[in-house]
Amino acid sequence: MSPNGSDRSPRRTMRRKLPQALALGLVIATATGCSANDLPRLGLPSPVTKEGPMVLHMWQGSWIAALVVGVLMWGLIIWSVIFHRRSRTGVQVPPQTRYNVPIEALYTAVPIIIVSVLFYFVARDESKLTAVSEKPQHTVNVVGFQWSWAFNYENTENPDPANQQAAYDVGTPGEPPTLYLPVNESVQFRLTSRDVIHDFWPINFMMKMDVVPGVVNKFEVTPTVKGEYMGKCAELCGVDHSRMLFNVKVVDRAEYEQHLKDLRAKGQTGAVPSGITTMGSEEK
Ligand SMILES: [Cu+2]
Repeated sequence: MSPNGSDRSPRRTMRRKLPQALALGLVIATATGCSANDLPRLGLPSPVTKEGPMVLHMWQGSWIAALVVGVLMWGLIIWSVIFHRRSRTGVQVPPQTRYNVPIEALYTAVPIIIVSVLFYFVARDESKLTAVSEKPQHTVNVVGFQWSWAFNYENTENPDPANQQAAYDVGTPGEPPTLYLPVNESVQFRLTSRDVIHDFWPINFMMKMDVVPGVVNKFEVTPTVKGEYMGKCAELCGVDHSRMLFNVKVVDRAEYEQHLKDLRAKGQTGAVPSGITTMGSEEK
């Protein structure tokens, strides 16, 4: 204990701990395997659809807003820690401010403004991301089941097993299926489940949606970058949920047509049961 009653050992401990904390921070910042190109995306994959950049910009904007608030708060904390420490000699209690109406009004108004601005951008982008057109260029009925996926290509509203023009593919947990899509053409996913709630998530499409029994959820994207991507179920749906994976291949129109032909040649014409169990659920 010093003569004025303060114990200075915590300060000495802090001086010793600070370099360690900085070194740990540096390791965490550099050991994540991010390159300079990945950094601006703040952990999101690169978008490969026409709609993807909208999600990316929303994510980046939210981070910038959070960072502005964070920097302001850290600044205020550090400022009070440095400039409003107890003096080594003084023992008097500093001025206690209470019932400051303008400051309390500010505490209420500022968060409301922040939430309203975030809400505006979320509502604006969500309405665009979930909009579906009357006549998409392609329709794929995605069937989720414990624990894999089936894709019914180019079928009718309520997939018809007798449709000779249509084709389907179905996977297993051990052999995940591959969803083929033509590049630069719009595709509407019509999501149906045969058992429990799943969630269809082609990761690089930056869009996922629940797959609910008895309901047809829909969303539409236009893939713009050819390549092979991964997808998974994003809703805990049972013991083999983690094996409910699929691949996505965005290819030329010709390769897409050829893939459907190959499926038909293998006898995979028509559709697997879609899991649509409620009549009229199409209209929801
Ligand atoms: Cu699932």
